[in-house]
Amino acid sequence: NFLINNQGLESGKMKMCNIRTGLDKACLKEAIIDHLFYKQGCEPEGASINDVYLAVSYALRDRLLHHGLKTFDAVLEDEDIRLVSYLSAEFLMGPQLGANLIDLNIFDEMRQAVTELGFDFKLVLEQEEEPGLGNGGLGRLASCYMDSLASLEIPAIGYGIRYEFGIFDQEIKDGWQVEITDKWLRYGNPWEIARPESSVNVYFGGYTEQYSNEIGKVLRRWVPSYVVKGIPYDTSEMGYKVASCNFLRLWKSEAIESFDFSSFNHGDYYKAVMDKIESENISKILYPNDELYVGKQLRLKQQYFFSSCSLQDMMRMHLENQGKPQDFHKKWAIQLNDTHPAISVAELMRILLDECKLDWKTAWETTQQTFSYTNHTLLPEALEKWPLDLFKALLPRLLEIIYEINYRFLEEVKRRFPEDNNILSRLSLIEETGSSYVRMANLACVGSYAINGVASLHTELLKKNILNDWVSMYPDKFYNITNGITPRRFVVLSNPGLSKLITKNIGDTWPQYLNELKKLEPFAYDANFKEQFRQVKIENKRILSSVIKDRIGIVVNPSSMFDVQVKRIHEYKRQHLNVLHILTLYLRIKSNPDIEIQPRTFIFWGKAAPGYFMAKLLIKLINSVGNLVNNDFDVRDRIKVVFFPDFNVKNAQLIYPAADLSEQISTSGKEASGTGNMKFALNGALTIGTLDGANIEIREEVGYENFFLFGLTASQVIEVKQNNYDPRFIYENNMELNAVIKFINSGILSNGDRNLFKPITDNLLYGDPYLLLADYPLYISCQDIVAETWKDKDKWNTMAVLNVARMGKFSSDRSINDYCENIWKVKPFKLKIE
Ligand code: B1N
Repeated sequence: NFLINNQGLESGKMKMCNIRTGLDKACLKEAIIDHLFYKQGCEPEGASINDVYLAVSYALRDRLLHHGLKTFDAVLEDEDIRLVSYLSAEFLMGPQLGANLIDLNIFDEMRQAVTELGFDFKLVLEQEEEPGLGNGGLGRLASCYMDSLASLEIPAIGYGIRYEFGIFDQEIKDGWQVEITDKWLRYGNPWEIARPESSVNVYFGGYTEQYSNEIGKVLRRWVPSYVVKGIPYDTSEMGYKVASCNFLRLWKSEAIESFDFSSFNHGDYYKAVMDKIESENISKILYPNDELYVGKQLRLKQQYFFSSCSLQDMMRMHLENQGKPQDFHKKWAIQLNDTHPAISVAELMRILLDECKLDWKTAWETTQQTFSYTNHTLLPEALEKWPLDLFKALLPRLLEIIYEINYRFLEEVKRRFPEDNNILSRLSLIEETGSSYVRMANLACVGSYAINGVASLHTELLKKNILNDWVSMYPDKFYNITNGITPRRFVVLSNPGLSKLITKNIGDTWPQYLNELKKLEPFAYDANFKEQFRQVKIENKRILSSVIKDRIGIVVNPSSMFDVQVKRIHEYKRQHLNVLHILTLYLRIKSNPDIEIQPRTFIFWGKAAPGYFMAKLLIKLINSVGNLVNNDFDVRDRIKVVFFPDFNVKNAQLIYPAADLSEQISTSGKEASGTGNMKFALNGALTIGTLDGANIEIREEVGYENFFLFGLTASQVIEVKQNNYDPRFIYENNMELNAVIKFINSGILSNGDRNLFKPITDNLLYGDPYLLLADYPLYISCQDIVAETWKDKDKWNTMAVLNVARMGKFSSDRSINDYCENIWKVKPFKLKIE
């Protein structure tokens, strides 16, 4: 047995309960009662639902801790083990309780224990306030990868920031998005353990100077002007049905006791206190812009803060276990999740040079063998580059090191491309186009031994376009590792009906070996299986329908097609293309109220960056269309439009299992991968999508005939744009489109205000950067095919089962195995606990 339990007791003796480790129902009950009393200060009779949630979570945390402590005792000492360190500014963990119960394989035991104590287990699960420490796909990917690392028994630590306020909660008022601060810590977080004894100092500001060491060697050093303390908070990351357990270490910033030497010396008490507040601000809040770079000083502070804390922490562990500084890369493989932690390249150099006193060459070799870098976007507006002045004022020593890296690197470039001055300026770590900037992607590329994109097309486009010069320089550094998702959270936990059905037919090892789903293929033609499959889906749709009714008061029909688009609101993701389709159907009904329309419920869910005007206006448009369509007598409930507020992991788990149609309709070449697309298909939704990101690979896997494809390809998109694309021409020649656009501006959607949505329609008619109009006719005819197919429920279900059966590739275990074999070169460590 892989878990700590009460085995070893002689048979015949009464089984005793270990209150900290026991896994059966009786032990769990005792543990809960114990925590209610000693942690929450109450008896079961007087406990609130939050008390129970906390007691249950503490009971579970006790059980995880044994695994975690044992794992790290073993792996840190063993010099042959290389650990993975996943550096990410975002981890979108989602609720912990359910997922941990699944990992420990005691979901049912705990449910019974809680129920027998007289509490509603569902309410206990719902009580958890999820840590929303990420914006979307990038943050959720980091958490899926933590799950897979643990499940594959790869020793790893995730490093990030413990934001006091995560991604804002979204409310809808009068159709508009309103942002509410996310106070996720307000009722306590039972999963984390603070480790103040492992705090580190991080320095900022000041200047650098030259000095001579004991033997007269001239060196440089940093004289910073202030210091901030980083305190680590650890959360266990248990693997699925294995003994080993990793953890996530998130840093909180605090002021140190005597915080600003110079202000104090000059008696400027006010400034000193302000600086203290500023130190604590570093980990206050997550920036809510995904894929939009905003050059805010505080963001650079966050990036340096968590990079420096994490590197100091890793170096401390390495040295404590008798490692040599120059062997750092043998102990740690550090993955940079996008450029957000790219400053780590310079910070590791600083530690090796200034603190460990290595020479440049050795330090650089160590650094270059430590890092690998994942790029997540092709959007130019997401590229991080820091104004030189800002950078210099905050991190003067790091800038100096970056200059030196750059100088040596450009010498190498000159040797390789002696005739080409342009390549020199493109590869430079410093941009000098008028104002000067530090280019973080270039720093990540030069400092890493491996660079990867997150889906085949994305990697190809990276190599062809934004990283093309880097391919000329370092062709062997490039890899593609297509993203994946964890089937534990996104099927076993969130879709218990489907999980049971699968297990009943092919056994219970598929969550670990997702390719085993292939065995379901024959069942795609088995009437009995398909009927059960249909019932699971309809039940999931009923559950979602009742949540929709409770939260926003709209009644939807569970037997209508659930056509779902959930993701951040962004012009390139084209939620407005979806709206154009809805209005097309609406106008078809209006001109012929008896027309045959397959009943559909359009569901949208997603947040807009608070400063992104067009995205917020899109939310208003969706809600306005909903208002009109849902209340129009002619429509007679054949179409419904729902904008569900506050997309987060908890809500996501409700929606993927209930979807029939998954909308993946970004402009080709814009979505790096997408991961929602995988969650839908794995739960048996069919996809309508463009040839973009991972859609391409999903279609390859599930079969072309089981995927609704439309739209221009990435190269056609470029071509159309180069050939004087004229959206107005399409507008003038497509009757349905013409009517829809006019309708949006008629004022009917906006209390007579004909200007409200003009920014959207003008953008489409004059420019249309995301080619909605070019793709509109293709999208509409594809949607018509979707509706035709839906009529034949038997065929639809066969296609859906085949989707589930063929999605094995998209387990994050496959992605992590790719990273382990090709990039990190690390192996599992199988912990045994007797
Ligand atoms: O990363 C996901 C991909 O599946 C998505 O296609 C991609 O859009 C997403 C700055 C980002 N790329 N870049 C970001 C997030 C926050 C931020 O501050 C950029 N997110 C993605 C996983 O690979």
